[in-house]
Amino acid sequence: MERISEITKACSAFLSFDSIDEYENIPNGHINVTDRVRINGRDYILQKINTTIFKDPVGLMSNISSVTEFLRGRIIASGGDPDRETLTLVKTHDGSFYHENENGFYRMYLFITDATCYNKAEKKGMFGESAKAFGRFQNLLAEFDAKTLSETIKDFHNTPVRFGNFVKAIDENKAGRKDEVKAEIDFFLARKDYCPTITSRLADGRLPTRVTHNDTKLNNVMIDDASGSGICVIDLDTVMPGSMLYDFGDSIRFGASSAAEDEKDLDRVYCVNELYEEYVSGFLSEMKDTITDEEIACLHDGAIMMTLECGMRFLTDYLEGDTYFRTHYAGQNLDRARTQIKLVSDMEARRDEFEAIIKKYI
Ligand code: GN1
Ligand code: MG
Repeated sequence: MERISEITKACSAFLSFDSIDEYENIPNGHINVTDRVRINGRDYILQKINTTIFKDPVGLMSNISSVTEFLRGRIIASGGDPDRETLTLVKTHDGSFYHENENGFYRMYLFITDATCYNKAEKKGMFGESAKAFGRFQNLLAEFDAKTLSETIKDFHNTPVRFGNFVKAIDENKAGRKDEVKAEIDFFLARKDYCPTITSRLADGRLPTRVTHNDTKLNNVMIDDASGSGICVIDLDTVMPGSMLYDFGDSIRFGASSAAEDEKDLDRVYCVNELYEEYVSGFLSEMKDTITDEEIACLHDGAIMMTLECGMRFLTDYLEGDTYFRTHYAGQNLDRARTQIKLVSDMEARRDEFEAIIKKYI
């Protein structure tokens, strides 16, 4: 089916119109398909959910509608603008938050105008602004009842479980690629004992469980074009109970890297200390009243763990034949795994330097 016909059909479940003015694919995410569509002179976001990955899309949409409703209430109470500071779902003609037809499972949001998502911090201060936005997001959700959230992807940041899946992928060797990536495999296998560092502390209560975002890439915050501040946290598919360290760590993994997630020249890949410091400063300025001593002590491990885990997931997917993360060329998942390995090595070797940065802000 032609894309425009597919998009028109999905949109007509939500809105009444004669024809779509324009549409543009937004290629940032690795999982769902996202388009900006202009209808009756107004912009919307249409997303087709990857239901192979999100196996309970109805539960997922119920999480998102309750989280965005809760945020809306908090934002109004504090005098903010809910239409710009949180996502707003558009309902279908029959009052539902999603539409399913023979082409897929769709949702629609109002498009937030005069704000931009970045894959790289283009200006000094931008990464720190994203830190404040993610910190605020977590604070706003501090009183949200975690029990009402369904787990949209089981064991999402359970690194030991991810390690188990990785070992299984090596054993099964589905895509026949195992022998060509021996060095990369060994890198992760050597870190088996490190994998439970966060999960074991969550399990015995040394670390608190909070409602977290769990996918805090820089491109999941919209930066206001006029003020440069992080105005709205997006991509709420993995909002679930988790650790603050996951959100800190995943931000560092992506945003403090000197290069793109799939950079081939590994000499260009390292963790930028100025960016790390910007993030620590912004995040702790928001979290200072709630962060515990144990969380502070493990903050740098959060950065290492999220990078290690993500690298292991990329390599797992490469071994399984690229069935999870969308790829744009052959070998992209291996390139992604290699950048994560380089970043983990760098963050391990420079632990003292990064922990000294954290100390400056507590
Ligand atoms: C995926 O789709 P996107 O880019 O927001 C993935 C994250 C990974 C990230 C790696 C549901 O996020 O966990 O960290 O790719 N999301 C899911 O770039 O698996
Ligand atoms: Mg995303």
